[in-house]
Formats: sequence, structure tokens, C-alpha cells
Amino acid sequence: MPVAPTGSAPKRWTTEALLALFELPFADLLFRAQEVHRQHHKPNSVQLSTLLSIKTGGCPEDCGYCSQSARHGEAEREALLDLDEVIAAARAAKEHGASRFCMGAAWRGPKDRDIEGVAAMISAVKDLGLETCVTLGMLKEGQAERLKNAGLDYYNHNLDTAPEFYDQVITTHSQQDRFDTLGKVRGAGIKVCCGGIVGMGETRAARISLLAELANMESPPESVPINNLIPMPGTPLADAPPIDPFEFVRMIAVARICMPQSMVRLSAGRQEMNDELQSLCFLAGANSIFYGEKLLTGGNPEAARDMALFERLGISPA
Ligand code: SAM
Ligand code: DTB
Ligand code: SF4
Repeated sequence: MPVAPTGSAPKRWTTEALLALFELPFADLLFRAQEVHRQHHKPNSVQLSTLLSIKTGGCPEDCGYCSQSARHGEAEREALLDLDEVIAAARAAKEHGASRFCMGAAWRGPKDRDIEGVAAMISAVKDLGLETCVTLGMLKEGQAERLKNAGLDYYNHNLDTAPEFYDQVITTHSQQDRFDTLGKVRGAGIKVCCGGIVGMGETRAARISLLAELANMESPPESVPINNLIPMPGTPLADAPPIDPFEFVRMIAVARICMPQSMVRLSAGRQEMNDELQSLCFLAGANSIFYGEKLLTGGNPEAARDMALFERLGISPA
């Protein structure tokens, strides 16, 4: 049974190989994931990023999961935050122990004048001694370079789901548009944060297809967020059937095995998970989280709850 990259293109992961991993007995899969994890990462360390929505709601896109789409979202629409508010939030994140500060904007993509405002935020956050990440939607020529020059470390832009499932979730842009922006980000020398969402009613085959796309990129993303859908009221996916928790852990484990060097980020949906499920995700190779009470519009565990869990598990925040 093929459970590793095969054949003439040694770095490529076939869907068959990924399926074979998914089908392993749970304990065998977690054992494999732990082996890979320990070869490439500190076994008991989890990286902390804090998120801030710098521009909320009113997005023209129709992503079926998103509370910020003007088409169906119920998120309160807000203008771009002031630089002072961003600096205050970043300072607080640093005081609480985050090492990276991620700023998200509900845009299809930024205008050049938006880029100038965000560039000032990036520089100010960087000056506080934090790593910087932004997620602003699709980029036009030259914009990635401008962000890089301002001190940007990571750009988050998710493939979100399998190519064959994409147009059932999003119709206002294509997955190829996402790849185009990822190419611009790589071209500017910015590190890539790229993953997806599960729990949208997709099949296991679709989850595998998403992982194959990520793992087979010329350089896999440095950071791979695996989001568990937070069902947002009013969105087309508000009533999507929740994913089986063990299938979610398998998704993390297979991501760990097929992208050994990447940070695997246990992302949205942690607030709805108990401590035991999160612990299984760490055991399966997740080694970064979003830290702080809020994601963009959705909830996240209290910082104190995360610190108490780390203490019980002997995990060091990084
Ligand atoms: N507008 C930008 C974009 O689409 O890239 C940036 C913000 S967008 C909210 C960032 C990512 O958050 C999405 O690509 C999706 O993976 C994730 N996300 C959004 N809503 C979510 C939800 N309800 N549950 C889980 N993940 C979600
Ligand atoms: C990512 O993959 N997950 C984060 C971050 N990148 C920007 C966002 C999760 C959003 C969850 C829903 C919300 O807060 O509105
Ligand atoms: Fe807009 Fe991003 Fe939400 Fe899609 S995911 S509706 S692009 S904010």
C-alpha cells in the first residue's frame, strides 16, 4: 500500500497515497504523524499567532462560509481601522505571548491606496518585534513587493477546498485566481500561509484533493491552516453537517505527514472543540494556533484556557 511519495517524481503525493494514510488504523496514523513531526519539529512546542480584523464585512465575494460577504454575511460592516488601534492590539498580543500578528481584511483584493495603509500597519507591528502576516484577498502586480518592503513575513491566502468542490462554495473567483496571487506572494519573497476549511459537507476525497494540491506545490506553504467550519448564521453553510472529530484529527495527521516541514495550524473552530480533541490534534502534528478571544468575526478560546491546556500537556508556547 503506497503511503509515501512514489515513483519518478519523488516529491509528489498521489491521491492514492494520501487515501492510504487516511485509511490507516487511527493509532497507526497518529504514530506515523508523530514520527514525521519529531523528525522536523520540536515535539512539545506550539506557535501562537493573534488575529485582528482590520477591515470587517461588506466583502463583494460570495464565499459560502463567510460572515463577511455582503451577499449573505451578518458581520457588522466597519471601515479600515486606525493605525493606533492596530498598534494597541499588537502590543497586547505580544504581552500575552503571541509571536506573530495577523491582520485580515474583507476585500476581494486591496486597492493601491489600501496597500499604503496596510504597509504602515505592517511596519509598526514589525517594530514591536512581532512577525507579521496579512490576508487581504487577491493581489495585483507590484502589491506583494510593496508589502514585502514594509516588512511582511507571511501572506495568508487559502485554497480553501478541493478544485472540484470550489464552485459549490465560491462563484465570484476561481481557485486559479488564488494560485495567481500565491505566485505573486512567492515571487516577492514572502512566506506563504495557505490551507483550507473542512466541515463544509465535502467528501474525504475532496479533503484529500485539497491536501494533494497543497503538498504538491513547488514549495509547500510554510504554514498550513486547517480550519474547521464555524457555521455562521445567514450563510449558505450555516447548517452544514459537522465533520466527525476523528476525521478532523486524521486531516491534521495527513497534512503533517505530506508536508513535513510546514507548520500545521489548528485554526478556526477550536472554541467548539474540547481539550481532549485539541490534544489529539497536537499529537497528530498541529503545531500552531490562533491565540486570543477573537478570530476575525468568530470566537476563539480565552487565552487563559489555552495556557491552562498547554500547562497540563507540557507544551511550550512559541
Ligand atoms: N478576504 C480574504 C480572503 O478571502 O483571503 C481574507 C479573509 S478570509 C476570512 C480568510 C480565511 O478564513 C478564508 O480563506 C477561510 O479559509 C477562513 N474562514 C472564513 N470564514 C470561516 C468560517 N466561518 N469558518 C472557518 N474558516 C473560515
Ligand atoms: C485562516 O486560515 N483562518 C483565519 C485566518 N486564516 C485569517 C480566519 C478564520 C476565520 C474564522 C471565521 C471568522 O472569524 O469570521
Ligand atoms: Fe470576502 Fe474573504 Fe470572506 Fe470570501 S472569505 S467573502 S473574500 S472576506
